[in-house]
Amino acid sequence: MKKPLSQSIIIASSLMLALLSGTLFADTAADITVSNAYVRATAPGQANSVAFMTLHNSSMQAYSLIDAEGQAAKAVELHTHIHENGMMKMRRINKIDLPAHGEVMLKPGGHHIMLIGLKQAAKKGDSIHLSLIFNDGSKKMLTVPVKGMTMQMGSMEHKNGGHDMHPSAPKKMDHNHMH
Ligand SMILES: [Cu+2]
Repeated sequence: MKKPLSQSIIIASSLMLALLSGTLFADTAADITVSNAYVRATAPGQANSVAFMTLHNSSMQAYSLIDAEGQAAKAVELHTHIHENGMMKMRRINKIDLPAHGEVMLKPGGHHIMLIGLKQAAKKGDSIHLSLIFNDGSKKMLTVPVKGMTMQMGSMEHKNGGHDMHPSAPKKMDHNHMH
């Protein structure tokens, strides 16, 4: 049904007001920079994985990340870890606050984006498309590389001068000298 003109004008002007009362036509996604994003490679038989990243809010306004989505998995959820009765558990959360001029790290043991039911294994060298959805409805599309950071036996591959996600991780061991 076609809306009467007057009603359309009211809708249009309230939309304008909504935009004006927020940031001046800026959309959140443009104010958020994402760095160090990666998806953890899955171990054989593992259907779930996680995405980590650093979100930097360069604006004077606080925002929040309210959801994430992607075709790579059946469900994509925002999660955090909580300590409960001495155990670390994951919980779904409905937002991650991004303070003005602030930085929030999604990292192991903390907030993360959970990928549930991956349609195919996440292999090192692949990339996964994810969209971040902010509280104003704006979206940021990401192409996130898969990195092999699972605790596999033996060495973890670390390039020299790379990230320092695991500063205390053991260096590759020289098995010839082990008895
Ligand atoms: Cu989780």
